[in-house]
Amino acid sequence: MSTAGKVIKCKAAVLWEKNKPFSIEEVEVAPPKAHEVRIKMVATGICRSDDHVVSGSIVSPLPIILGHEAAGIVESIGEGVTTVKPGDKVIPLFNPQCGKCRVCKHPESNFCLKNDFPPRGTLIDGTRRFTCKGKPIYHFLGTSTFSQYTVVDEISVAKIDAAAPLEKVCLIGCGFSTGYGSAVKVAKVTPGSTCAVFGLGGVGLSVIMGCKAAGAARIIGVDINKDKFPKAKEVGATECINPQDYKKPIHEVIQEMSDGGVDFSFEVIGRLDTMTAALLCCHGSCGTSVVVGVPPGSESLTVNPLEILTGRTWKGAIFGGYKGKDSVPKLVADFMANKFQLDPLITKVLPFEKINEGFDLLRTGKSIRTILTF
Ligand code: CND
Ligand code: ZN
Ligand code: ZN
Repeated sequence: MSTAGKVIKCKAAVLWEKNKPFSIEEVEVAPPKAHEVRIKMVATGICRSDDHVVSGSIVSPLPIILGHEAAGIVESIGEGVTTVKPGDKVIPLFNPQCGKCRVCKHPESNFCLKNDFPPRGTLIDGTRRFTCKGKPIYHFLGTSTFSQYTVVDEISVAKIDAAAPLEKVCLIGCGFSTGYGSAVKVAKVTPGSTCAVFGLGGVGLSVIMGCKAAGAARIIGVDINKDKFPKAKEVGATECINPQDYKKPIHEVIQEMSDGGVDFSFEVIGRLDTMTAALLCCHGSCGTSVVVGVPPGSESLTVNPLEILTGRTWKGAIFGGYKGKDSVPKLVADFMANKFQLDPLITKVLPFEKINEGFDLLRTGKSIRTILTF
């Protein structure tokens, strides 16, 4: 029996309050309106950005259904939808591509003006499709993938290869693409260069993969959890260091290791002190530093402009600089053609109902990516 046009009752993980566990609840998911798509979720990863909302580091309205790194199958479409149809395998895009705004038309930029970051928690028309116990529930980044069904705008979903394994390519929805693109597309890492990557989680390891693919000669991994080092080396780090092992500030240690500073540095943690260290560890006149981690929204950094005046480049990007609707299908095709691996990023697969266990593994530094399956 078709569910198209009807409200679907299903399970979702609702975050009612900051710093509390998720509750698995029965929610009602309204049918998609014009230019919207309802998706049956198959697999979703847990990214630190989801946890930033739980901790309050990303300020968002509550109650909310989080999740932004996933893959699923289109259940039904609203009026006027032309780019996907029921049965298509898709990846939701937390960074949309409307194709019409100034940013979408710019050849290099990708932070479409229809984005919902910082979160207001609705679809583009300003309304919501989830209800739980009679209460409307907020969306997260237009994706809300911690639910058996979700509704997204058509500009926030990409059709992918029908043969793609969804429990792996879900990582192309955030962690892999964000990291890999930050290296190959945003920093434009050059062959023979030296790179430093701060933070060796799922996104940081994907930065390392991108640096390696771009031909970097040296890739220095930086993390305070040395348990992350073997995996980092497996995916391409040539050496790994723990700032806690040194008396000197870590940027000085890296400058000494790299003839005055690395060519490219990446902050993939989301802290102000490591953003400063990453900036300073790249060479003062020919280095580039990329902010990938999401910092606490309410805080600012103080930097002496002389650090930039001498020729450093400091930049940042959402989703690795990729325009999602154009790039996600190509990244999936590249994965299918064995151009990169996703398996090293997947450390655990759990049923969706065990979402709190998955978050505990992330918080205690025991996982890279946990994939929740529906
Ligand atoms: P995850 O928590 O898995 O990795 C972070 C790593 O940093 C861990 O290995 C920690 O041990 C390490 N770490 C923590 N504190 C320090 C420190 N003081 N010094 C050195 N290392 C430290 O996170 P993730 O890989 O899922 O995400 C990383 C960041 O990327 C995070 O801030 C997330 O919100 C952000 C992000 C950005 C984007 C984007 O589009 N730019 C998309 N998704 C996630
Ligand atoms: Zn746009
Ligand atoms: Zn993410």
